[in-house]
Amino acid sequence: MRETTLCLLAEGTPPRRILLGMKKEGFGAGKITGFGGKIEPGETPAMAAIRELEEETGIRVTCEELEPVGQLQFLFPSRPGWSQLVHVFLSHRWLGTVREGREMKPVWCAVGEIPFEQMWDDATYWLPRFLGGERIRGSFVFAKDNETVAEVSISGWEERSEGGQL
Ligand code: 6OG
Repeated sequence: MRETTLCLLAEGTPPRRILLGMKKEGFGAGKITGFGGKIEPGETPAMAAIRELEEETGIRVTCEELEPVGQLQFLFPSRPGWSQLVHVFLSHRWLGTVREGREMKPVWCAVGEIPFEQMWDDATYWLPRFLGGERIRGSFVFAKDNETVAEVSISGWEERSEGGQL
């Protein structure tokens, strides 16, 4: 299955605002999500998360600041090519100024005003939990419409049990 990354930037502890992006083109265009993309051969998930974040927003985070918080599996039985395993990271610190890139338009969202209606259906299940400080593994099976989540399973996640992510 395709492996990708998703990075959430949070301001404040506990987070008051998070940086999300509106995807301008390609898979999921028009939807708001975290930053990330495909892990290239030879990259660790953390390296790919850092590269994608810089490509999409112009800002940089270091490995030390990037906290691995879990893994999400999105399964599309009607469109197997869309299925992916997503390594999720959270960072509270970054360098540089956020800018709009070719693929993503960055959007700061207050934690109480997250635009779930503009996000993938799965986000309502996992985003509040990461923002609440949990580390989770989630699996989401999409219905035939490839839009609605039909099955959800969420459990605790420990980085150690994955054999090290960084
Ligand atoms: P591409 O490289 O495929 O984008 N992403 C999803 N995010 C959510 N919330 N739900 C999904 O499926 C997603 N499928 C992909 C993960 C990969 C980026 O998009 C996110 C990666 O950050 C229902 O264009």
